[in-house]
Amino acid sequence: MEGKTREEVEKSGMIDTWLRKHRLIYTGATRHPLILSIRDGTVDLSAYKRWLGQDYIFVRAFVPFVAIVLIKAWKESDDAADMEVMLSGMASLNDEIAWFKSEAPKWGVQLSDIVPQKANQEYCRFLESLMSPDVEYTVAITAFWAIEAVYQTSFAVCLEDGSKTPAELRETCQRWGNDGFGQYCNSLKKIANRRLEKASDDVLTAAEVALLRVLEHEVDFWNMSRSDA
Ligand code: HMH
Repeated sequence: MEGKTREEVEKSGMIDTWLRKHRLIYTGATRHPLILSIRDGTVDLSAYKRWLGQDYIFVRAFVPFVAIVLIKAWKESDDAADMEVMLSGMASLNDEIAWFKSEAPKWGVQLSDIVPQKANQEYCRFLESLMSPDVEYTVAITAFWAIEAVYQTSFAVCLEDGSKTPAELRETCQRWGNDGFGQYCNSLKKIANRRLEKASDDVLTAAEVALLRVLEHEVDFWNMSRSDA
C-alpha cells in the first residue's frame, strides 16, 4: 500500500462498499420483477413496448448529461484517459438511438408520439440537476457509472445460463448485457473509485446520495414500464 495514505486505503473500493451497504435497493434495481419476467419468458410484451418508448426519451436526455460529464473530465480530471471512456459512452449512445429507431417500428411503437411518464420526467430532471456546474466531477461520474451499471447488470441477468428470454428480446438484452458493455462499466467504476479515494467527506456524501437516487429512479422506471398507470 505504498504511496497511499491510510484514508485512501480506507476509501478504496468505495463503490463496492456502498453496494454492500445498499444491497436491497441495488438488488431492487438490478433484479426487478420486469427483468426477472424477461429472464423467465413470462414478460408482458406491452410492458416491453412501454419500456422501449420511454427509454428512448430517457436515452435522448442522457446524451447531454454524458456530454457534460465529458467536459467535467476534460476540465477537472487528473487522468487524460477518462475523457476517452466518456467518448466511447457517447459513441454507444449514438448506436443506441439508432437501435431504438429501428426496434420501435418492429413493435408498432411510434417514437414521435411517446409522452414521457412521471417517473421518466423525474429521472430526466434528476439528470439535469447533475448537469449543474456546482456538481463535482466525482459525484457526476459516480451517478454515470450507476446508471450504466444498473442496465448492464439487469440485462446480463436475462442472458444467464438457463434463462428463457424470448428470442425477440435477446438482442435487447445483448445490447446492455454484453461483455464489452460490462468492460465499459468497469472503466467507469474504476474512474469513480479513483476519484472517491481522494474525495473530501462532503463529496463522498454527495456521491453516495447520488448513487442512491439513481437506484431509486431506476426502480421507479422499471415500475412505470410494468404498469399502465
Ligand atoms: C432508465 N437507465 C435507463 N435507461 C438506460 N438506457 C440506461 C439506464 C443505460 O443506458
